[in-house]
Amino acid sequence: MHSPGETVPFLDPYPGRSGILSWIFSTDHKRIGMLYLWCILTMFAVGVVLGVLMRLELIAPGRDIMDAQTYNAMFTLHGVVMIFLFVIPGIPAAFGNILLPLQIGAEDVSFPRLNIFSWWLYLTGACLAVTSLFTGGGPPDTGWTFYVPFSERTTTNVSLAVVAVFILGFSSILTGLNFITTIHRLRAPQMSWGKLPLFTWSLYATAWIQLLATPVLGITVALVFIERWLGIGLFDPSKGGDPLLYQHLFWIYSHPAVYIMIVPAMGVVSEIIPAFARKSIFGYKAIAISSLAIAFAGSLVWAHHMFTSGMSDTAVMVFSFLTFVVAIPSAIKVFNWVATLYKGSIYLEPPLMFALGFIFLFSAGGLTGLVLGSAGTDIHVHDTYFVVAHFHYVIFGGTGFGLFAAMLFWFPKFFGRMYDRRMANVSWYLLIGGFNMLYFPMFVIGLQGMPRRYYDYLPMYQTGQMVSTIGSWVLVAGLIVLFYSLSKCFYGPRTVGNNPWGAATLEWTLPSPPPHLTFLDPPDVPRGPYSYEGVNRDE
Ligand code: HEM
Ligand SMILES: [Cu+2]
Repeated sequence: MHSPGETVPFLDPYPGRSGILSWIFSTDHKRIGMLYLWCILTMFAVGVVLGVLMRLELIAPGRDIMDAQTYNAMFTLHGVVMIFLFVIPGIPAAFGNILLPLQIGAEDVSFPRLNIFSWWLYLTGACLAVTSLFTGGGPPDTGWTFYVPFSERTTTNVSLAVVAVFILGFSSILTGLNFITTIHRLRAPQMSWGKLPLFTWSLYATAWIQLLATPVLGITVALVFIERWLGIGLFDPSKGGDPLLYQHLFWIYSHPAVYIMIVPAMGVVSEIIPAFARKSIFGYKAIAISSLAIAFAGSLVWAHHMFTSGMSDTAVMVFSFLTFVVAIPSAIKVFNWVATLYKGSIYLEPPLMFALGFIFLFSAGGLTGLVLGSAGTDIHVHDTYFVVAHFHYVIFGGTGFGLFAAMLFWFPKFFGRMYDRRMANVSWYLLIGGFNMLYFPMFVIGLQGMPRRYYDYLPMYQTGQMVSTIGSWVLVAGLIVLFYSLSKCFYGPRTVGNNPWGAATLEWTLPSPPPHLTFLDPPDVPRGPYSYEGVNRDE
């Protein structure tokens, strides 16, 4: 006997339950993940539009399309949207939700109702962040970092924006809590820790950062709110407070947060590389442990954002040294991916192309991070476009490309349709070309001294700025082609088999799309996640 939920694809109405309510109140991890996916892609589009408008303003010196104050609001909102609404929830909340239970052979996450509650919190936070644009004293102009004393004094709508961030933080904490519990308690009996797919391992490491570091951010933004309304003076020297305290609190969360962004993307790459090289991953244990090592060591390096803020020389040296230490587990992963590809039988399909793009762009971002991590050089390039280039390479080139790779890899699983692969490959060339044209000049003008967060510049930076703006158009063209290649296939029927890529983790044993109810009985797990013997492509 089967219940209908075991055969009806989760995208289709469950017998007797249909309509929008069956989505927004669903407790099914797959539907919740889908809700996140749509929201996150929408926020990404908003962030891209803001970014492109900023680039337009910067195409020539002087005022082009907006005034200075509008530009301040633009980079603040661009930063807040991209960080808190796109990259932090991106891979864990959307792909993690859908895939985590499937990869470990569980029926759902441990707390399905808490899971949909997290999505509601995300939606509330997103709506408040957007509302802060149009209400109060105008859109916030502090930058996404909300540094005091400015954030306490500006008359713009910082209060509402920090409330939004506070609520988004809870969404993240609850998702982390859910994932940790699920991985500990709900693995199929034969799914030992050593058989856990590396994407699940990366979600596990990430979930601990979400759970332990996010409360610090919550407290920090709550204090900004309290300061704005009550003026206690915690961060105000004239009342005995200390503005540096704010920076410490902010970065104690926000540095680990960059690992919330990047570690899941590394997990995605660790799934894709072996599947398309048809070869067991090189150094499974080293990759799994390096995720935990990054999560741990990455929590100890926050003050590298404050080399110019005032710290003892000893502290500067310690934080600089620890920053270099974090590079080791990241380099271990890059080495293992490359070693996995070596002598593999490689299928150059779109997911692999994007995973390779990740490795290249992330390495460029990571290596320039070392320039910023050593105090001597950081003082030269602090708050210049060098930093803007560095973090776009890491978060956009890394997490963004990781998310695109995840989309191209699991899209046929989620929707039962195959996208236009040739067109996706074309988008890759546009994206990689546009990306480097957009951000590489920023390294150069940054080294020459162009400060970040300025709407105007000296004529000497004109060429670099213009190339960068033209690059942003190529990049957007790439995005359009990518999303067109994905959406085009929705007209056709669902024809994809269980395992179009011949991958060996558990989600590929299910139909595409998976049914409403999966793994009611825990599945057998006879082999490891990367042993491809007897696993065939089933397009
Ligand atoms: C088409 C894509 C994008 C374009 C054209 C773009 C462009 C820009 C520009 C012009 C700035 C302001 C530089 C300054 O004046 O200091 C900026 C800042 C920033 N961007 Fe992007 N960006 C894009 C995508 C992204 C993505 C995908 C992320 C994150 C995932 C991101 C995160 C940030 C952050 C955090 C800031 C700093 C905001 C601040 O200074 O407070 N951007 N971006
Ligand atoms: Cu940092």
